[in-house]
Amino acid sequence: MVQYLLPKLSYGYDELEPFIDRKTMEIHHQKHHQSYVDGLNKSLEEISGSFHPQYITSILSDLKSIPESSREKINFFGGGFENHRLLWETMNPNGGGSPGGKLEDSIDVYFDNFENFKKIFSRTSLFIEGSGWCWLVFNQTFNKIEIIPTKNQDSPWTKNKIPLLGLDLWEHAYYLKYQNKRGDYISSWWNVINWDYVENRFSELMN
Ligand code: MN3
Repeated sequence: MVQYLLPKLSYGYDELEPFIDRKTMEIHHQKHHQSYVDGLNKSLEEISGSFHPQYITSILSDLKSIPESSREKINFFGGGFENHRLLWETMNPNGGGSPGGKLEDSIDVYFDNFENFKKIFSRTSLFIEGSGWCWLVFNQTFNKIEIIPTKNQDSPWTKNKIPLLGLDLWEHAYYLKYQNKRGDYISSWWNVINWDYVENRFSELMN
């Protein structure tokens, strides 16, 4: 049985200031992400014996293989675990700018240019109702990149899509600093994106 752990951050809680504040980072990582880690371990424990030790992204890609009584919990906690793991990796104190490389080429193909991509991604993020995420994903079926919204902690892996970059639009991700101004949070987030990480992730898929 795989035991999931809360991943360590490669930067301090205050290092994404002023865009993402220290208190939000601390609570988001130590409390919210920890609760998804604990929920995932507990849900997997409940079905041990009837389950194989695959990594969570494989499990999410094949939720049908999970006993029906646990499926919803694994979707929620597993998605929550993996979505946040990726979120921390895709942010960096020296972030911002644009991706460059193969990813930017692909953005130019599917969204005309980076500025237009930003506009569409921001608008999609702004109009998500309730809690959810906005994603840049790789669609393996059609071999292209796409922007998709997901509800609650649903992971793109459950839709057969590989997440490259995700923005957390739960209020816990921004409310302390931005309150109801979700648009301001979205515009700030572009300044901390770790495009090197996102571009590498994409380039590896292309190889
Ligand atoms: Mn969150």
